[in-house]
Amino acid sequence: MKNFQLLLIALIFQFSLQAQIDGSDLWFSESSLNSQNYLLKPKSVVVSDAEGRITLASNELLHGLNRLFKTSIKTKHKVSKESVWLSLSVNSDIRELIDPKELDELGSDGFIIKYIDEKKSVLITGNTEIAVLYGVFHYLRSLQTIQVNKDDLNIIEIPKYKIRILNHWDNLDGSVERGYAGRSIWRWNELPEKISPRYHEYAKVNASIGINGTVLNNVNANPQILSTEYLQKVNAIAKVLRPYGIKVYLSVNFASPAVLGGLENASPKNEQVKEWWKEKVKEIYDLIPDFGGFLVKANSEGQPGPMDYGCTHADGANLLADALQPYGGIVMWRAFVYNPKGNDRARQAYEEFYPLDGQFRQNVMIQVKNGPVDFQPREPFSPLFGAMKTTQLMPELQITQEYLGFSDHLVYLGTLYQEFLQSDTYADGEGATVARVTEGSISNDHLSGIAGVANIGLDNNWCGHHFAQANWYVFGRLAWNPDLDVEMIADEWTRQTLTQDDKAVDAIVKVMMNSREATVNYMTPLGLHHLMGWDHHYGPEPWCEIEGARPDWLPTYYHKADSLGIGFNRSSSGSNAVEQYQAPLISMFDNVSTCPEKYLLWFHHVPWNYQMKSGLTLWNQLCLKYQQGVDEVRRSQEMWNTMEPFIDEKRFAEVEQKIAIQLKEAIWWKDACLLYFQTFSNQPFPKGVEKPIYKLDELKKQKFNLKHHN
Ligand code: BDP
Repeated sequence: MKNFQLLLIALIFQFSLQAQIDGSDLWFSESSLNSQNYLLKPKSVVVSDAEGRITLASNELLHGLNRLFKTSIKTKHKVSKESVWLSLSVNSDIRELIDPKELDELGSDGFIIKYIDEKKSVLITGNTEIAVLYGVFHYLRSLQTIQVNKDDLNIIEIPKYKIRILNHWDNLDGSVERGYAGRSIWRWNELPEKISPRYHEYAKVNASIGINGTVLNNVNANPQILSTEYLQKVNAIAKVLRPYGIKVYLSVNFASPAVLGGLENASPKNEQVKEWWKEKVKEIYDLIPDFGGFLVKANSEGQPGPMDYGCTHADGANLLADALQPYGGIVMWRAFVYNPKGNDRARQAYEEFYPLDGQFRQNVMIQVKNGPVDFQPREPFSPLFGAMKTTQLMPELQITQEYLGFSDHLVYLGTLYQEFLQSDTYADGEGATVARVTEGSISNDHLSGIAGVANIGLDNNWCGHHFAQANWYVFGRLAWNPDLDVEMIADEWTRQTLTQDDKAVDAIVKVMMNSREATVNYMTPLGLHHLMGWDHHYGPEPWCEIEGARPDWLPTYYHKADSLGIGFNRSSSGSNAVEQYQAPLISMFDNVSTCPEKYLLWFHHVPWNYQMKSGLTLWNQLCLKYQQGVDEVRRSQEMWNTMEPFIDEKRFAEVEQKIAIQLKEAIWWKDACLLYFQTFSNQPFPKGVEKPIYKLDELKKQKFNLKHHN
């Protein structure tokens, strides 16, 4: 009987442990703790700070260490051997140990982690509480992901971008535009009275990867967000995020003075409008003294803007910038604009913004999507980067997988971000990568920032797909330092989130690293883009024609397949979008034989029988690319099937099911695109390409069911 009871207790314990692991802990998962690994096991945490300014950092450190080493160490105030010592740099002890010049260079967010031999302790220090907190998270991460040896512990970390910000496309009714992880985490109807525990968790996990700002609401902004009622709610969120160094920003609707304020118009020329913004901004700062500023989508996709009044983007941005300036607030003005009448959507942001270079106030940044069209699986970088020499540009990356299979497909975006950030713009000769021209090291502008459109929702695991968490993680790590190796980041994430088993980690990281290329291959290889259904952006609809829809929303506008070939001619004989790049990129992209094949059909309309570098014809190469995409997903499925011993039951099964969906849909993509393009190429599929399982007529009739994704 006793044995039976014990067995029952053990089973219940096991069950409750399993039940806990559902991905809700993100990269603080209980499943991947392995205290055997660590060479450095501190006996105490020492805090030299009588005023209690680094209490949050020391609590996080204690919590993290006790969790990792399964101990219950405590805080002391005097440095003793084998401790981790936290201190602000103003402390005179620190200034004796570390060169004050080095400390000055840390700025407000940088930190030092150093083994101090004479104290036999690890010191974590920085100029501010937040810097010490970042140092704590870095230290904990190192313990869990690399073999830390005290003797070579001498880390200096200074973030490259000053503003590292998430953009939530969350609506006030709780829905999330292009969100695939459930409803919005902001529960507006309960605020300001009720504070969801998720806000605290959100603050902590973001701080752990260095994020220091968040825009709470959708760029297609509801003017109500600026009402006094909503500002109280915003303030309640700001209070929770503040201790973790996260500032709150809002997307604003340019017509707010008219819609919310009842003015006749929202023109930048109208004195009453200027006054309205000043008053509104004052109201905000009276409530939230460290409010970050505004994000604006103007004169784009039906949103109001300064051009409605014969003014420019600069007039509009400066209107808001002037109101924010006295409080240190900033404007992030989006360059995502396009006009249905233009002949090439890829040219338009540049055409509207480049002539305005130099006209924006110092506290304005222009937020530019990574590619010239719209978050496609692959695009060349936007030519605005490197072109606007006296305006601070801020990259906008998409973390939510709007065009990459939503939260159903395993796609690690680290490789996409890296490809973009390391693209050479040649703005200042060779080596002027997007990262360098935006982080400010070339132009030395005082502002710099990078934004990621969040993939966060109320789902238990926050992101819909367990692996989508890695995209949030890698965005934060690259915002801190865009030169970090994304394979290392994938390794880090896997060890903290899924497993510590070396072989399993290697296998998982390999799949992650190949996953984006696989997706490009089964969706839009060789520079193809926007083949998705025009409204849902999910499955393949390269044939899509909708009466009354804007042509530049339809796939046929982008692929231009005909009996001669396929691709958008953006060369000098076509729309000449190539001219917006700097030399030598212009001629490299312009010439079909020097254009990198991954961008071939982005820049050229190429004959079906054109000979590719492999010696294959374009048609055969295209077919084999689609097949490679499918094969890679199959490989990832095989890999995952061997992971069962290393991953907890629930997450193993959930990822297994998602990969099964991904494989089915990779085949769907391949069949749909190849069968449709075959009606133009009139050629058979080459050897090595699997026989289609779908029929074109049936695919064309099938209406994609969006409900499946909510
Ligand atoms: C497109 C999205 C749309 C967004 C828009 C934007 O489809 O939902 O509102 O971008 O960035 O990718 O403003």
